[in-house]
Amino acid sequence: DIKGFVFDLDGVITDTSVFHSQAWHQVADKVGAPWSQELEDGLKGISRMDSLEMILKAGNLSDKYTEDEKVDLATEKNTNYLKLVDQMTPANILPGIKKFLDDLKAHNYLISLASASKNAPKVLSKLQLTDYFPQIVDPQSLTKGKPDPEIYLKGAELINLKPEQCIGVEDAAAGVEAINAANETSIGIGDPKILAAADIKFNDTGEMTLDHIKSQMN
Ligand code: B16
Ligand code: MG
Repeated sequence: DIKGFVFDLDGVITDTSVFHSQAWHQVADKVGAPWSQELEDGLKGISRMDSLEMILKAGNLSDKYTEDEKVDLATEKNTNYLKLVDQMTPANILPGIKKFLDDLKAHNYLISLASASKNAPKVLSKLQLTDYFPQIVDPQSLTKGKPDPEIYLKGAELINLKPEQCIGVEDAAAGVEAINAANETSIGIGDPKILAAADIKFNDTGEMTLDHIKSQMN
């Protein structure tokens, strides 16, 4: 039986995936790396330094920068990103999410957060959703990022559940892969072609209700 939900943040709870893309696009333009929809989708769920590496690789620029210069570029991205986060309000919560979280609480499901973002607590606070997520996986404690299952295994552990008792919710292909590898039930929100591996798929957050989920579980 499902007893808990492990949530991704960017692209699931809130529209920050657009902000991440915008901030990375600026860095890509600066270093002269080509930007594409495929790169934008591939960056979702990927840690800050790994994202930078993907962008540089796309432009064959990996060897052009020292480690220190790479840290500077990633810091610049984060500064761009935080300027956008600073303007966030509860209006940036994606459709239906607040109600879904309330329904989960009303039905005593446990909730944790499995975001790769070091900015997650700040974003939750801007959205006034901090109280819904008493358990947050610390991305600094991870040895491997998504698509490795580690972050979703820790998300289940934090709420004292076995992975089989959890549903993981994602907008990124790398994240769905991580949930599946952790042996949790996966929900993928977004383009069903990109999220083909998800057990349950929704086009957008507004479609994600407990009834819809139950009707799609065998
Ligand atoms: P930060 P998620 C991920 O969050 C984002 O999807 C990804 O674009 C970002 O690079 C990563 O967090 C790290 O974020 O630079 O803020 O630490 O989708 O796992 O909630
Ligand atoms: Mg995401």
